[in-house]
Amino acid sequence: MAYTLQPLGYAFDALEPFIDAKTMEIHHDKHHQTYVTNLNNAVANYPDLQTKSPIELISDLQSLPEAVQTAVRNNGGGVVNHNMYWDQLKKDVPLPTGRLADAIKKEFTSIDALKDQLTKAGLGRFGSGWAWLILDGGGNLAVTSTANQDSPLSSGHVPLLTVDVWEHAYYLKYQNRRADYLAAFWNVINWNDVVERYEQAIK
Ligand code: MN3
Repeated sequence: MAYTLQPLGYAFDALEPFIDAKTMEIHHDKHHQTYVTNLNNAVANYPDLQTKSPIELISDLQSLPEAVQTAVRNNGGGVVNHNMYWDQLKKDVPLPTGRLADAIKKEFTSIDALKDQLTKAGLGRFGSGWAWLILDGGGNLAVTSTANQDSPLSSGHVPLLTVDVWEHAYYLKYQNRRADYLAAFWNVINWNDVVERYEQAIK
């Protein structure tokens, strides 16, 4: 098997009460594992693809054999997006300062305004998908959303912050109340990870 499930790195209940332990367990051990399994299945007959990381695969979908493009897009995206999401969840991390904070103020006027835009993007994504803060091709911050497991990497953008708005990310605790989940999400953003991604991206 080319790809394995990235460990969560913290306890299932570490994000309580904002994201509950049962949701984290099923989301990581079942949903995320399924993307890993299906990505392995997709590249099973392509040894050359197995040497590439999931990030490399989804960053250049057009270069892949047509027979596996959709499967890699969906499942490679599922792997990469969830790896990022888990890394970005942590309680009690202070809001960013420094260059990322300056860039957020410049683009959105304030972190609160960014929160509003990201929440709108998450609520506005019909069906399943993700909301994002990205560094776009022109080097500017922007808020966007994608359907299914699509990644901004496939469009040449650098994802900095993401929130999973598939129902499986929140349904056990919040049922149909995606807005409540998005409000709670703001309490568990690991801004240190977001800052690191930004600093890497602008190097
Ligand atoms: Mn998910």
